[in-house]
Amino acid sequence: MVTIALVQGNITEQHVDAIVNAANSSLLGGGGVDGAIHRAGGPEILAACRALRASHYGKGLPTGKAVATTAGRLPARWVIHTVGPRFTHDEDRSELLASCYRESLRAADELGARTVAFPAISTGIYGWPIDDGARIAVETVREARTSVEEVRFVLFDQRAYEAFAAQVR
Ligand code: AR6
Repeated sequence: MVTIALVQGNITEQHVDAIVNAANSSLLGGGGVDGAIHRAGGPEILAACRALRASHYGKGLPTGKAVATTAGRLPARWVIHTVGPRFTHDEDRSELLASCYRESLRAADELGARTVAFPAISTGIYGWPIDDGARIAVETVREARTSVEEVRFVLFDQRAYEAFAAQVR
């Protein structure tokens, strides 16, 4: 079974095998966690993302999928990029958000990663309510069949930390 850990902090500083990036389908960077990872990890990550766009992902990475690159100069070995859904009241996209966690763990298994740090995918620029985002994240990781031993949710602010803490209690 996966051990779930919670920390309040910056995902770029985590000493784990892989950190997960809340990317967009272009894979070419953005704001939020994505911007922080590319800034701290350096140009090697963007070069790897460009190579993915030139090979397997010409049209971009679809929402709910995940793909790994080097982590450049970050303490982690790999970055697993996943694309969360934008929140909308018009449609229930929960399954796509759950898919981000499942597919990221599948990518981690392919790499042989045993410790993986996740941000609260979709809960920033993509507007997902934090309590529901935390529920989906924790439920999906708990139910996942994976060889990953530790999933560390890295929450940027106290509000997000409390939302996750309420789910793991
Ligand atoms: N470490 C941990 N968590 C963070 C950090 C950090 N350094 N920075 C922000 N967060 P977001 P999304 C939190 O917006 O909603 C980008 O432009 C943040 O408080 O990074 O999936 C991409 O390119 C929030 O709780 O990702 C996409 O276009 C959570 O991380 C779009 O944003 C996710 O916020 C993706 O939006």
